[in-house]
Amino acid sequence: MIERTLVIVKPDAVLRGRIGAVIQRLEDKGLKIIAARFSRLSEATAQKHYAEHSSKSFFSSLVSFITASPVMLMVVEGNRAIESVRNLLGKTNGVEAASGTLRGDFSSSRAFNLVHASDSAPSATREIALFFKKSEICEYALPTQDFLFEQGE
Ligand code: FUP
Repeated sequence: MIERTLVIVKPDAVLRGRIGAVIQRLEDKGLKIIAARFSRLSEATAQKHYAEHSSKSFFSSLVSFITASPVMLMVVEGNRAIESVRNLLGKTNGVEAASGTLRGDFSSSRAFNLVHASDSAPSATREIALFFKKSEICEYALPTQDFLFEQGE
């Protein structure tokens, strides 16, 4: 089942020089980047993105953190991409995330956990639309795609 998901390489990863490590893991998995932009989020956009957390005590620090530097925004496509990318990330808290996951390997924090990825199909649809116009999504075929997963999987 081909899905699209939104990935944000957060300021801790950008400032620690780990954008490449994140992209490498996505590519290693056979996922396809179909849109990308490097930009600093406005406070208003960050608040919209994290709207579900607006009543939480950590909301303002979350918004400050995600707006602290530019971030790498990407739309990633692939077989069950939403679950697949979440598995690459690992648990929210880097201390608890399994080794081998991005957070498990690069983060020792709950707040500074390198990467955001949509957690469900409705979230993916909403988040992709928040950051990308339809015209910014690039449809193309990977030459390897017949060997990444079976038709109908
Ligand atoms: P995740 O889906 O794994 O990114 O995590 P959540 O949606 O639960 O939380 C969103 C972000 O808020 C996480 F990336 C980390 C941050 N957070 C805190 O900073 N403090 C908390 O107590 C919980 C989450």
